[in-house]
Parts: sequence; C-alpha cells; structure tokens
Amino acid sequence: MTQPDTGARESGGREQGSRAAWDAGPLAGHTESGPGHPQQAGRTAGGPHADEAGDLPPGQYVPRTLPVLHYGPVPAFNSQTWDLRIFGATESGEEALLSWDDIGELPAAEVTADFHCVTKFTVPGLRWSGVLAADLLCAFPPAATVTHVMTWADFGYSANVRIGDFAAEDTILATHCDGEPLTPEHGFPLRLIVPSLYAWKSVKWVRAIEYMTVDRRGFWEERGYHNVADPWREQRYSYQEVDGDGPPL
Ligand SMILES: Nc1nc2c(c(=O)[nH]1)N[C@H]1C(S)=C(S)[C@@H](COP(=O)(O)O)O[C@H]1N2
Ligand SMILES: [Mo]
Repeated sequence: MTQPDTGARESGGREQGSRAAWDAGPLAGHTESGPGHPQQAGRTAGGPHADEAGDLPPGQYVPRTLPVLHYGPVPAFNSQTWDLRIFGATESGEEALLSWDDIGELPAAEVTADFHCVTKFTVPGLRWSGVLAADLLCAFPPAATVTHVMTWADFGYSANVRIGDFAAEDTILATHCDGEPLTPEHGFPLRLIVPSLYAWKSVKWVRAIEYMTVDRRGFWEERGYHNVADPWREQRYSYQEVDGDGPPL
C-alpha cells in the first residue's frame, strides 16, 4: 500500500489506493507505523496513555500507535544552515533570523497534551518540550495590530492560527517528544504543537513564523479544511465555517 508521492505505508488493511494526496486531505501520506518504529513502542490503546486522555473531542478515538502523517517529503537537517525566520508585522519592523544555536538560548518549557488529528485519531498525553510560543512572542514581539500567525515549514507547507491560539499557554515549538529529540518524520528539529486545535495546525519542520494583520489560509485551510479547527467544536471542514471563522474561500 505504497503511496507514490511519499512512499508512506498504511497498515491495518485500509487501502488508501492511488488517491491523490490532494483528495486525501490531512490524511495524505498517512502511515500507521507498526513494529520497527521503536519511538512508538508501548503506546497502545489499552495502556496507561489511554486513561490519561480523559474525555475525547467528539468523533475521536485512541489508535493503537502514533501515526505519522504529512504531505510531501521529510526534509534533511543541517545545523549549520538551518534557520528560523520571524517576519511580517513585527513590532520593530525588523525581521529576525535565528540559528539553531539561538533556539537553544530561549527559555525551555514542557507541555503535556493530547493530539487530535482531523482523521479522527487522538494520541493522549504526549509530553512536548521546547520553547513556548508565548515566550517566542515575548522575545520577538508582534505589532499590536497582529491578529493571526502563519507557521511555515520546509517545502511550503503552512498553517494559520489566530494570535490567541498561538499565544495560548500550551502552544509550544517542540524539539522533543516524551524526552527524546523529535524523530525526522515527526518534525525534527522543530515543530509547532497547538494542542487546542486539530493537528494539521501543528506544523512539522518549522522554518518561519509570519505575523499577520489580516487572516490568510494555510495549506489545508485552502483545501477544504476549517480555518479555525477547534476539535471540541468539531470544526473539521471549511463548509462548516460561519461568518467570522475565516477569510472568503
Ligand atoms: N510540515 C508539515 N507539518 C504537518 C503536516 C504536513 O503535511 N507537513 N501534516 C499535519 C497533520 S495532518 C498531522 S495529523 C500531524 C501529524 O503529526 P505526526 O506525523 O507527528 O503524527 O502533522 C501535521 N503537521
Ligand atoms: Mo492530520
């Protein structure tokens, strides 16, 4: 069940077939990894993590293992050339360009949260460490007029969130998950985690943060997925949007 675009594999007998990644939505490149992916060992539905989930958002279930989901290839990392660009409506009017070493200078923090994919799996109780988005906002302040933040990844993937969701106390730019450095397929070296929103907003391989004074749709938000994406309100698709949820499609 290899998908030509990513080489991703889907186990469990559900055929993704030759559906274009486009049509597959945030399920594109879906791999439910099985044995041979040691970072996922022990994360079973009947295990302790399931109990930590408590209430799940409507329509969600706890899967057997933590799937790997993304559109396109996994980027290579070079600590010498990697950078994080903070641009758009900054308070100072200047862009910032952070090196990998600069990231290590920012205050460290930890967040434990459930991870809700719009394809209906929830992975309970993941422990992310890195830099709180709120601390990044303090270190690199946006202009007072900023309403939304676009997070950009390698190869052009992007996701927009409201400034309030970005600044939320549990939104983190993660370098580690459950005490281990992120694996390449889960977003090494740096990924955004927005626990309050569906996981397509949790951009892997982050390379730029754009402060916006007007909302703009990201990759999946342009392709039929809800602009806001609150799992507790089951905001899955753009046809569910009401006035004020997002810019016109
Ligand atoms: N750069 C990038 N980040 C991404 C995606 C992607 O295609 N590209 N897919 C998103 C989706 S739809 C999900 S469900 C999660 C999956 O994260 P995981 O692979 O670590 O489980 O990553 C999100 N972040
Ligand atoms: Mo997803």
